[in-house]
Amino acid sequence: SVAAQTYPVHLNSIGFLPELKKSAAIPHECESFKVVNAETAKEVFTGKSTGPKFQKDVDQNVWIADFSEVKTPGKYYLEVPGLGKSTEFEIADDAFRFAAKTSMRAFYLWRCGMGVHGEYEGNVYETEACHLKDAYEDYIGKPGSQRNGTGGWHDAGDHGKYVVNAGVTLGVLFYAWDHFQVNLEKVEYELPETAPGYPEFLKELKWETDWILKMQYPDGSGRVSHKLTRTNFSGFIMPQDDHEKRYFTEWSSAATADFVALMAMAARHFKSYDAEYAQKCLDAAWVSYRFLQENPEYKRFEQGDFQTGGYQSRNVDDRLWAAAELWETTGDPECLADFEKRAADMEFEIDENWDWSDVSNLGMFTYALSERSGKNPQVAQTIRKDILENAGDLVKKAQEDVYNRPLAGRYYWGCNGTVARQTVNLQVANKLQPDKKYIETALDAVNHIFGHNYYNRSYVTGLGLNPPMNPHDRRSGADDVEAPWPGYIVGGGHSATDWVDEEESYSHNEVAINWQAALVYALAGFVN
Ligand code: 9MR
Ligand code: ZN
Repeated sequence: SVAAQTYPVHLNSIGFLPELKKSAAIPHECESFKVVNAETAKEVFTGKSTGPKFQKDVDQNVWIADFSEVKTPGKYYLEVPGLGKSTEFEIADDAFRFAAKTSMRAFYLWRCGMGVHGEYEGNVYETEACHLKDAYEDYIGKPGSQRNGTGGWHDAGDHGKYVVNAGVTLGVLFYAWDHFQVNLEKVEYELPETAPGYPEFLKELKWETDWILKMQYPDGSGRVSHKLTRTNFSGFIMPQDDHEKRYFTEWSSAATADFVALMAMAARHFKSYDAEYAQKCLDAAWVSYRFLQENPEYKRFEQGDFQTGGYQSRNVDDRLWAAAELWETTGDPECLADFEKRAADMEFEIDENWDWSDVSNLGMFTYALSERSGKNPQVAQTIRKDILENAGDLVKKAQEDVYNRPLAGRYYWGCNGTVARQTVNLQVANKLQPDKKYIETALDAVNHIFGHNYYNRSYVTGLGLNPPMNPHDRRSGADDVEAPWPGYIVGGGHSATDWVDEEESYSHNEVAINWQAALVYALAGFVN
């Protein structure tokens, strides 16, 4: 393979919106720069860079080029005298629309239990219907018995299905719809007709909801299996070639609480398209909520024979989220009191970095944005204040970082997903108290993901400059197409400089639904 071209100017290669901030990071001595129209070769702007600013974690002196003044739609590049050019980029109102489509279609391409077909940049990406025997009940006390657990999305680069991770994923996707429905409706997703009468975006969410419903024990108790997987990960095979037995596992209180939150959300969002299904979701939510009320202890998922993903979430945050969503859907005062008590126990804290293990933000945000009456005014005020403070911190962190990364110097497994997910904190703050700096910091997160970073590479397959070619993704590894399945964000580095685009390195380069949902949300804010 040919070594990818590198550029001295690091920027978001997808593009920029005419009216918002535009900047590039240049880790080389740079006094001034030009913006050149790529079609006419005409210089349209000359600017002085600022800097240098030294940052330890990347060990670089970085100069910043701000070209926000360039607003005319078109194709451009930056040129730094003596250094060279940047990659080409676009300034356009719809700069992010194609990325939004591709990243949402990635969910469709993850579907389990049906064949999928996608065409992208001249390649065909497809599976045959997989895992049609999902799943066995041996681990929930019925050796050899089988019941329907088909459908849903595979979790990640592996083919398992995990309720806790589906929780934060669907939570963030429902938020995308709540906050940006108008934007999301501008995109054509070209999905198969699996939910007649639903808007396209919600169609995809229903596919996962259908599966989650099947994870509730059929005995009416309300318990919810923690996951549905084999006992161990498969090798790099296509999903339809994965024939080893998969099991409904033992329940956990975190999975049960996430189930409540999701079913409450589904009931609310699907009601106007499908009242009967919405009622089914709501009934299921109540059964599991009552079970949790009667069983307040933490039931951790124990792996036992399993070596697939653990997702052993504490359950306080999940229970808080469940109470918030069930209240928002029904107005039930018991749920409201439950939420407010739990929020106080958690000291109304808003998390800056959050993921599957920490979903209290979803509860706090739902409550803060709710138009329902009955809130305790003091609780409401405290949560609102904490949300704004937290967003203010993110703004500061992004401004201080040479690559405007709002998570600044924190790196860990899946942190790219967190960078994308911080746009939820920022957009919620902006809803509570509109302020352009929240929006521009959310855009910083998007820019970072698409190339305004140490590597000057996109972290999303098939999109932007020099994207990952070797994600830890079984389909991408097992099919005959060289380019990976498109539209997927990879996990990222564990330090500022250790990310590797290598298939074996699952902790740096896997794809996963929770990170993907955050990417979809991040882009949704900027789709025109
Ligand atoms: O996203 C998960 C990350 O936060 C954990 O540190 C890591 C180790 O437990 O697991 C990650 O989730 C993986 C899951 O366990 C199995 N499917 C793939 C997920 C993404 O790597
Ligand atoms: Zn499958």
